[in-house]
Amino acid sequence: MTDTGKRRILVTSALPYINGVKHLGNLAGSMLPADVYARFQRLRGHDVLYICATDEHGTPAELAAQAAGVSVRAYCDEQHEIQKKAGEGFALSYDHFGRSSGEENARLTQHFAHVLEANGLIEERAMKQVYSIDDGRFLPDRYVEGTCPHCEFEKARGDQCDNCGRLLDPVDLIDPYSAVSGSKNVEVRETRHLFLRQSQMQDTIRAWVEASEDWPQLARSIALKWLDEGLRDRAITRDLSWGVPVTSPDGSPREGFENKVFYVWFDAPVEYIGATEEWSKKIGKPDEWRKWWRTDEGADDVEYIQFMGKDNVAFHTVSFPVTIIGSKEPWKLVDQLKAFNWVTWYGGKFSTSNKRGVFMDQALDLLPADYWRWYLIANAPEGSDAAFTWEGFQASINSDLANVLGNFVNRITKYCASKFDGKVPDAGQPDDAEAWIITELETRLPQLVQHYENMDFRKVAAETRAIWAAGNEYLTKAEPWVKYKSSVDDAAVGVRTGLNLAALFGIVAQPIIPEAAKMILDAIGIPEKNRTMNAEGLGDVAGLIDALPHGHAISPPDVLFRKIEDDQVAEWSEAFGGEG
Ligand code: B3M
Ligand code: ZN
Repeated sequence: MTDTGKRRILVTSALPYINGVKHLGNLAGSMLPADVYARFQRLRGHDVLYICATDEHGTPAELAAQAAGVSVRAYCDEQHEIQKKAGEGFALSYDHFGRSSGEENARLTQHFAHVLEANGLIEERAMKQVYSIDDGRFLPDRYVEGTCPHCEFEKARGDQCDNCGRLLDPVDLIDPYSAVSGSKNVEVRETRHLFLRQSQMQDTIRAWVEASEDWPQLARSIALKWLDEGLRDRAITRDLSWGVPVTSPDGSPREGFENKVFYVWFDAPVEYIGATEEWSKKIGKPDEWRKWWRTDEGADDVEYIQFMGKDNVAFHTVSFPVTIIGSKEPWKLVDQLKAFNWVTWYGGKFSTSNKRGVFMDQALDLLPADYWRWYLIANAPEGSDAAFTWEGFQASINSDLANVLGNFVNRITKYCASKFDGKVPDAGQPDDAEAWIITELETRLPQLVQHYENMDFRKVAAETRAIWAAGNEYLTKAEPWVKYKSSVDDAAVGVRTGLNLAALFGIVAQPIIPEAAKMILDAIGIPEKNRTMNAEGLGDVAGLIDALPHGHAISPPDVLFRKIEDDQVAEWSEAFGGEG
């Protein structure tokens, strides 16, 4: 933290694979909560840098390009734009959405490999790998399938068994076959690769994880489980052509590795740094990234928070830290990892081919981003997996957004327009109802901030909703429409307080539903500088509920949220899968 109390917060969300638009579960488990958190911390007045990128290397991209009949580069160019657009559609407020296939990442990845080797943490070894004779290629781990040696699951992938969760070595699979072609005509061949000697770092990594006591529970327990199983040395190169080339320290191709590249999981996390460098160039300050990543150049006061699905935790708590710590260079390490379970589709998997689930681009054709953002944050898969259901979605939108928030704002602004000439009324004195809402907000607002700081997203949404609900209860107590008949002045206090509450509700809604929040704040005419959620902005509650200048003109917003009708649910269940 700097003297001004301004924190410097670096936020990254796991880099989405380039192949194909992501589904709502992917969004909910990394990019969306990272965005909500970044937006909140910006509104707190902190210096936030939110970085993401497409993860473009690896076999999936290669195969998808082949299937589409285009070069991998052209395929990635196109897919990157599609994902970038989907991110914009969901109002993901990246400072930069980069590409792991960029030159920055290549240079950094090669640099890390060189220093790790100089530090004795990388060595060249001969290894056995599955070669598919019919496909004419070595099969990367996940493209060998077969029976799991631990649990006998018959469709285990070579890298990991989806049934028992164990990490696998593809040559250990029983009855292996090529997942590219289905061919069983495979054999184990010898090939040379670079190995990262993770085993050497076991104690160092454990000490670091154990010292990180304030990591959220899920990430911490996964990291410790991995350490308990013992860190194994891992091959960090592959027999492929698409990826970061393997070089010697002088930059020339490494002998014997001319047809190999780094393993995608070795270069992908480095892209957090690479994308920050891309951002740096974009803003015309080519060295700025160093202040976020080099602790000897200013990054020692950075708080670094990573968001990801639970399957990515090991790579972020163990593999990437081996790279960073093993380099013995002053790079910034992660401070907090927020990990998520899965969003399921009615308890099962999302699947394009089986028409199960909504993907990011489709979602925006159905409804505005805020609807999805709200539901996915309110039902974030934190304690366990969370099932998306159309029924749950409909209930949450109709109740939380349309009734609790939307109606409140519409009712009070319309009433002000019809009875008070659309101006914040001046008359009347606060009474019991106002005292009640002040007390209510004095407990709820600090709780909301605390839930954000703890990254408890379900609680964040629940508290936000509770604040909106308290506003409705306030109106029931204050009854300006009833009082109007006997005393216009008494009604005026209720309308004035109600308008201020509507503004406050828009302010606290901003991180989760930024577009609707903006409509509310624009309608009430709140200047940009007064839309913050900092201690000053939320602290003085009595001041908050009488903050709008008396006489200030407001206008009712357009309909904020439309209710989701039963026939829409029926139609969407038909198109994207639903009950049964
Ligand atoms: N692309 C995997 C995933 O999306 C991977 C994350 C990389 S983060 C450096 O699940
Ligand atoms: Zn298994």
